Amino acid sequence: MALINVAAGEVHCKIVYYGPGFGGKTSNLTHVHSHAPAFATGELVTIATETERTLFFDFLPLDLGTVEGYRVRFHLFTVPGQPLYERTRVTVLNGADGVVFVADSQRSRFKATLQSFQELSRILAAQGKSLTTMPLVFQYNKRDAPDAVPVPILEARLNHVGAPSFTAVATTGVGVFPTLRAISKLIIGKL
Ligand SMILES: Nc1nc2c(ncn2[C@@H]2O[C@H](COP(=O)(O)OP(=O)(O)OP(=O)(O)O)[C@@H](O)[C@H]2O)c(=O)[nH]1
Ligand SMILES: [Mg+2]
Repeated sequence: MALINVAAGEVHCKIVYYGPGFGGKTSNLTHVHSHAPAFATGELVTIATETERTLFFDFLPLDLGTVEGYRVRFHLFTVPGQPLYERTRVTVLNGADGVVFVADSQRSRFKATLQSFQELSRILAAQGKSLTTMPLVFQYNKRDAPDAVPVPILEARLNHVGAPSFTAVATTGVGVFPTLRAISKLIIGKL
């Protein structure tokens, strides 16, 4: 649940970018960091291997200005997508106020995307949460892939809860801010 510091007049919300390995989660944060106004973002912290795979998590603080007299700060995290790091994903998901599920549209990654989504549901359930109540946004990334799975199929297989969804090419920034705006709105609406 969001951390509300009444004395400081601040609300801190945690957004977790979740999805299969190599799907574009870190690319989302990189784009936000380089294109959001400088006053609104802090340092992007990424902990990666020499081959750019996220090893533990990425972290980016983002200042959204003031809502109802409170300064709203979002803490954007990514999980490491490689199957090996499930325990790290459990840790990073803990205390999330909202989740962006970054699906990899490439046909060759369809199975990995479905498995990642099942894992997300399972981990949230174990933490006493559910995708029907947790603010959730889908991002269908890598739409530039020549073999991209059609969006209606991704919708049918993943988005059972009717969550907002966006197509994206995270490397060029397409869809990155619409996704972020949607999850922010859902979280603030819930607060
Ligand atoms: N063509 C294309 N490449 C992309 C897109 N998004 C990300 N990539 C590339 O895919 C690779 C993986 O992207 P990352 O953002 O590191 O993926 P990740 O989900 O953080 O991966 P892990 O940290 O291993 O879980 C990188 O080489 C990116 O440049 C996209 O929309 N289109
Ligand atoms: Mg990453």
